[in-house]
Amino acid sequence: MKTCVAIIGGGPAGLLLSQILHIAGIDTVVLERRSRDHVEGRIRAGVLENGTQSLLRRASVGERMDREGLIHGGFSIAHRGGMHRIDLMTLTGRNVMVYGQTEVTRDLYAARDTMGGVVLHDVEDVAVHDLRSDKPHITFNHAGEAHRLDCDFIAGCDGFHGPSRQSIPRESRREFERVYPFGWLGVLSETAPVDDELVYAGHENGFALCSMRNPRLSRYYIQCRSDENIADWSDDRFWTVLRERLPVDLAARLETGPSIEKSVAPLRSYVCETMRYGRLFLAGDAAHIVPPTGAKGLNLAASDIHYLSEALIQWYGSGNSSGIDGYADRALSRVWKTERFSWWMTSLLHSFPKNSPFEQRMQTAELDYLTESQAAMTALAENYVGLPY
Ligand code: RFL
Ligand code: PHB
Repeated sequence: MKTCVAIIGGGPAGLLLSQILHIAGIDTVVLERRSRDHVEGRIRAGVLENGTQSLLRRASVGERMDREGLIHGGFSIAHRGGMHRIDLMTLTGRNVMVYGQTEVTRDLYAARDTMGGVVLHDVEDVAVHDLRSDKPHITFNHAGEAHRLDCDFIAGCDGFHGPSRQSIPRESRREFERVYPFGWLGVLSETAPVDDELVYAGHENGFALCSMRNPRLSRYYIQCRSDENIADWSDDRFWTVLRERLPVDLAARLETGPSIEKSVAPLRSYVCETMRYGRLFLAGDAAHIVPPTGAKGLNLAASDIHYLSEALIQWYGSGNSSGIDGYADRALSRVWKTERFSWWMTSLLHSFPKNSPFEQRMQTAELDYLTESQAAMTALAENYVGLPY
């Protein structure tokens, strides 16, 4: 088998890259370890930055998003019993869109189908070879047979646990990591969202987030222990804890019902330097992880794909390698700024078990400052809607 760009991983990063390159006339093959049903069913991110929305439109997958996505011109921070609105539109002139990662992935698969894109599911034992040559290749098993895929470039879009990053020799990469001493317990329920916009609540018992997917589908999270056993969390227990972390007025409006999905996610910040090794390029969660507090994981995967697709299109169009040579530095510059924002928002709103009384007062003072200062709110809003590409 032969292609121009072999893409490992059929999550949003890999599918988006395949879609953009296909539109530019560049052949790709996507190799995905899981079944299509599995990939399409995963419940993950919910908020799209302005830049991600534009990129999806340019990739011809924006139609349903524009029809069904909810434009949000602001969100609220709940703190000390009050609600403080961050008016994104007034502060930055830009908005965000609430449209689930599940929907983005479905739209990308539908577009790949329509355009005849090659996506192989249930592939096993993917391994990359000859990364430092002009002709790298991949070996893998599919439907009981061994295969070899020859290509010009390999895009490692295989998430945090995929093999791409691990194939860069230890001495050629540097890893930076912070694991937070808590996780998020998330619930999806067929109830009306408690508010029109998202609410991020800082509370001494722990953080809570009220989000949504559509007017009849709510997504709520509460800070929990990272080793939390999901079996210990009945729906009633979840709703009780959520309610006590929200301002009284908001809690009184909370519509509860059976959960249709419940899961625990650990919180981690992680960056791999470099994002390029020979003809292998990492993108999305394969290269970095952010805690979900700023809703940046999916958006960061999209901005990587913007830089990578631009670089590859330039190379195939003119043979100019400046884009691919500069990819890692360009992407990492935005990655680090977004890591900083996600770390800051996580530090601001969560209850840290080991924080001293002094550190607790610092956190409260920062939240007070944020909700009183136009300058501080603007800095938050500018990062939340997404830094420019
Ligand atoms: P993905 O979505 O993990 O896709 C990677 C794909 O690679 C496949 N793969 C392999 N394929 C072939 N061979 C192998 N050996 C392979 N190993 C892995 C996987 O099956 C998968 O299909 O990474 P991508 O495309 O970079 O996209 C990134 C986003 O998915 C991610 O940043 C966000 O979903 C992060 N994230 C969240 N972000 C938010 O902004 N808000 C959220 O609420 C939010 N919730 C979450 C999340 C991530 C979670 N994970 C990773 C456990 C909740 C969870 C549970
Ligand atoms: C979500 O709706 O899943 C969501 C929204 C905002 C976040 C994280 C997750 O910051």
